[in-house]
Amino acid sequence: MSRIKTIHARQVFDSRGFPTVQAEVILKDGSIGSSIVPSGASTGSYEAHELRDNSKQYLKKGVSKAVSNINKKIYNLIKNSSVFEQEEIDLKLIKFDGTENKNNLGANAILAVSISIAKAAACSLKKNLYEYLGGKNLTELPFPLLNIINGGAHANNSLQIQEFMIRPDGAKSFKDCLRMAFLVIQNLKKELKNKSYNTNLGDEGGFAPSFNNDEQAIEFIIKAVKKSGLKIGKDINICLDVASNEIFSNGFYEIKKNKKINSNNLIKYYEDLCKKYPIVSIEDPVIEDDWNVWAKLTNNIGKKVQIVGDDLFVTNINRLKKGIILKSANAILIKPNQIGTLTETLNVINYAKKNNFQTIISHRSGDSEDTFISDLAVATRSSQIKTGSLARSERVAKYNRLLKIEEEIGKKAKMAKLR
Ligand code: 2PG
Ligand code: MG
Repeated sequence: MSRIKTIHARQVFDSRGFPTVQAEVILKDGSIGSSIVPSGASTGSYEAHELRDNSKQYLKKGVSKAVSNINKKIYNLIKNSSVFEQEEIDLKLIKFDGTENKNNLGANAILAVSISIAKAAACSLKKNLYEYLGGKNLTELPFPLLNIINGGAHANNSLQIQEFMIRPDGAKSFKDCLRMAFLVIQNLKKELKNKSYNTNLGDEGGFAPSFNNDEQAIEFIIKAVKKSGLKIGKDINICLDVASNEIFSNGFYEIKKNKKINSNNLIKYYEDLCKKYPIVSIEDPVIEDDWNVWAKLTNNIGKKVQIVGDDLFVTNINRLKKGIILKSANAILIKPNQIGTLTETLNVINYAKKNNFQTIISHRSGDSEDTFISDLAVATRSSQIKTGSLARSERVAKYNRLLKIEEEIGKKAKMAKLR
């Protein structure tokens, strides 16, 4: 009864209005699992392949090939399979695709099915998705990293750093995390208005003002935290995603507008910035191939600061293994669509945890109403989740899902342990 009866995929739209893939897996017992694949703007070059059409119809963004791969090839390959055999199905899809990067079927096609299978399985057992994925005795909620000022490739403004995030480290519950974030965001908005900055939102729901420089963004956040009656460096800490691939060219980083520096000076810049401000986490501080510079930075400030590999690791276990050997970071960002199956995603999370790496489950800048990553964060006992600001429904949906999960866990619910 838990066998796959039909699979239906269609082209839908993500939060940027770009086409993306939705899949529905329907079982013989009537259970349904459905999933929508997200899409990035600042993508790492080692990510699994996102299959898009080459036609003008949707300005080369259409996904009709990926949709048809699901409806025909993937369906023929896995029809009648039991959805409880997630790993076998995922391996079958990887093998059938036959390429390193899922070039043939498309990682977007494969992932949509892979996640839908897990959801259908949970539905068939009448279990919550997080319980189906993570078993019983789940009690930990992840700390949210809320991207409240957007720059880089996610906004049309002057900021070089892509994400200025807050993490409510002083909160005792997820509900309280969001209360603190709410206060800071509303006070930040007031402050921006007072100083005549615009309060338009970037792709991930954070404000996207045109400041003179990146430090001004940090100063505004600190002011907003204080105005909220909260303690900066205690209740609220600051996290950055530099997304440095985007500001690198010909051996230099343009970390400040019109000022290019080499990697040694870049390290110094981060060291100074972390001394000046309560920054507890920096993601992609260095480009995706400079493993040794990553290691140097981790060696210098990694005891105090979380150094997060996103484009560096692309949720790929082989790249993570290399990073662990070289001590290039101490945390990994997890984006299922960087690798393309649920099984590989779970494997990389387990491997990271075994090696004392923090795991941060993440959305993409182009996302949807799908809240899968919220369940994934709880199921894998990940210490953090990054899913934008407290604005725009595709971001808020993930936070709302976690509020519900916290309530369902009840009295035993507690915040995850941060290092
Ligand atoms: C990132 C992500 C999500 P994108 O760089 O971490 O915030 O952005 O999806 O554009 O890669
Ligand atoms: Mg990133």
